[in-house]
Amino acid sequence: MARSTSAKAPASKSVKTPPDAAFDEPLGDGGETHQQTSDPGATLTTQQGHPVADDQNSLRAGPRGPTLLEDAILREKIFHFDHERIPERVVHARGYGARGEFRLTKSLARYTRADILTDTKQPTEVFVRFSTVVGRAGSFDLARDVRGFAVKLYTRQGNWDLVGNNIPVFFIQDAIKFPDLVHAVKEDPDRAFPQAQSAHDTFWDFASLMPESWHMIMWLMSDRAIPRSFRTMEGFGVHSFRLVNAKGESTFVKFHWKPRQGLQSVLWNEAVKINGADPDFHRRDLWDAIERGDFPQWDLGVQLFDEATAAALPFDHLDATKLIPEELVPIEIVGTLTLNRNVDNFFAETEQVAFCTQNVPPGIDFSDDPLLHGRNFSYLDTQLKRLGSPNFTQLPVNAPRCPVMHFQQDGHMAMVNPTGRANYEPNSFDAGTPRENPDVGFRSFAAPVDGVKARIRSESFADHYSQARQFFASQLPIEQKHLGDALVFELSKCVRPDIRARAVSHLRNIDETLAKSVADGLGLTLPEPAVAAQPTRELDRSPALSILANGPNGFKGRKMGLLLSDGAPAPLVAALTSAVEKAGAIWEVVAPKIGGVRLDDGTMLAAQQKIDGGPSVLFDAVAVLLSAEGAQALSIDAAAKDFVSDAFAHCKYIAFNAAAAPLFDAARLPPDRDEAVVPVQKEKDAAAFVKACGALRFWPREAMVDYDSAVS
Ligand code: HDE
Repeated sequence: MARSTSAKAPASKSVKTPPDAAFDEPLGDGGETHQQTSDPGATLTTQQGHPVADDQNSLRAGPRGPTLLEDAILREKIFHFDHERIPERVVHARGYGARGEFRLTKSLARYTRADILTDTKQPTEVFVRFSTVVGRAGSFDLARDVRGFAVKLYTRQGNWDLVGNNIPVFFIQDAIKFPDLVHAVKEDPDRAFPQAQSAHDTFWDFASLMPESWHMIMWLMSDRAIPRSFRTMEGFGVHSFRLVNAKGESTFVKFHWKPRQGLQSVLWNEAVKINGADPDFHRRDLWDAIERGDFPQWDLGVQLFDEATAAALPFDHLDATKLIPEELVPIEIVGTLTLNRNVDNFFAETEQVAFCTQNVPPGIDFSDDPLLHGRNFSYLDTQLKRLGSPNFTQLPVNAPRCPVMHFQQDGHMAMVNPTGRANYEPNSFDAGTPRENPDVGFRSFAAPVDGVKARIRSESFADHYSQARQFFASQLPIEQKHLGDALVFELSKCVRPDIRARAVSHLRNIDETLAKSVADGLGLTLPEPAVAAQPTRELDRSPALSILANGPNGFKGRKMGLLLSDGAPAPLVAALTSAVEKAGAIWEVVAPKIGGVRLDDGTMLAAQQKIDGGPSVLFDAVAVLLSAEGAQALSIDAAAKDFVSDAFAHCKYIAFNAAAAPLFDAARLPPDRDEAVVPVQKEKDAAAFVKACGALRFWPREAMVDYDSAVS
């Protein structure tokens, strides 16, 4: 008898798993445990199903006597609680997941036999987990950090895990350095801080001793590392992979996810404050968008190139510290990912989802990127540690949606157990299946391999600075400024001056002006340039690398904060909220009391935030509509003043009615404000204001509100 391990498998050869079955159907035959129920007569039970009579008091000898060991109900409850946690991920511990689907719009049949990249008819179910890398699971969302962008595609030929980041390059070239990198960036082992940040000596010590990390460091210091939302960041597969077609021919490929929401980041000063105001800023944003039906979408782009193109590139594409500029190898859009469903249970799905880079269906294969090879080992290993059993593939979030048939068996928590007698291959019971199938099965690309066995790094990996320079040169001036500011901030947190100086010595190989301004920002004498394995080359600028050059230019999907007081003008509030909604955006009322405000026409409007808990950093633009009394009362309120002055300092678009002006004076906004501080008197002003908000920030203001700009 053949053995099938699909969920709820009878002793048949192949079991079709209906879409979503793995999520929605209980496993095993018992199934109905642990469910919340709307049945008013339902009785609480133990795990063993025993009805519970009293869930308030443990069993004790007399009302004030000792608790009895005999109390199985107490023991079971506490024991289970004690075991609730599993080890958090060693990196990317803090993450947030959602479900959705992928639709292919353009077949890549010429290049691959992977069903998911050739079948434009059927959508494929997906699970995506976004994450920060460094912080622990309980840290905050707006750390300056790389974001994980891990996608599990449940293809009809098995799971494809595209485990990417929001930055297209990596810190190191060889997996053997990964534990060192992670140890350096995570909290110091003696004091267990600082948490969730790279702004400390050990990270910069390591980075300044590893020239290959400096391209990635430029990305990390850019605003890419403080995204506005998971919805407004790109995703990258980073490594070169291979597509392999039915004839066994291979084409190299790099995968990109392009957000339809456009790219957007926050400012560092804003990030610092968001972390206090709402540590869950990104996860709340994603959850809310999906709940309200504003499903985020990303286009899948591929860069396809053959061996000859690869050989002609001015760097080695197998080196994960390098990218291939879109201007050199264009990106073709071939499909769309839509996130349309929040998880039902965070632990079951987001925590237990197990991505493994080794998971690729037939038709997709690996390049010889040494970092990728290290990852292919690491991910399976880490899931065994984290989830405790090789049967983690049976967990609903990890279970393939296609038939799964093999002779692997038993182990901890084996939930899906085959029936039948033969558990080996070949066998002659029944049809003797499942058997291997060279026609449909996975075949590795027959790449010729040659070389001496040695611990060696290719010379073609030796240019550490040219792409770092290219990245910097491709940023708009305001982005370059932010990058320089970030370096000054981070290095100012280093206690050892020699580490600061060593870091700046690398900048001298990247951009002399940047090096000088960072040295100046640190109050440091410019050090000698770091010794470079290869001189920096001048590469063409790549406009695709700028966030601002690729911004959304629209307010869709964004959030307006309306600071209102009692007596605020009802017609203006109505005009503004309706213009926001027309733009496909959302709004929240921030008020002195969470009970809401009574507008000047007597209507009550509910508030979503009390001023103290709803600072302007939570919004993309703000409007301040007050009565004269309201403005006067709020003019002494620190939170209300911060609301206005932060919105101004963060270059946001601000609307206000005439009565609100005293609050602006109290917040010490300069009297000659700029065109993005917009008086709204009439209803038609509201629509014009929301349209202007599409620019998202008024950057010329930054020079007025920033010390570093003012002195430079
Ligand atoms: Fe990871 N990485 N990584 N990584 N990585 C993990 O796997 C590792 C690398 C990435 O949401 C771990 O399940 C090594 C690059 C994401 O569950 C672990 C190396 C890229 C996630 C691991 C790298 C990534 C991880 C920890 C160098 C971008 C979160 C927990 C050779 C392309 C996945 C886990 C999720 C997670 C190892 C480098 C992305 C330990 C050894 C490059 C998005 O297996």
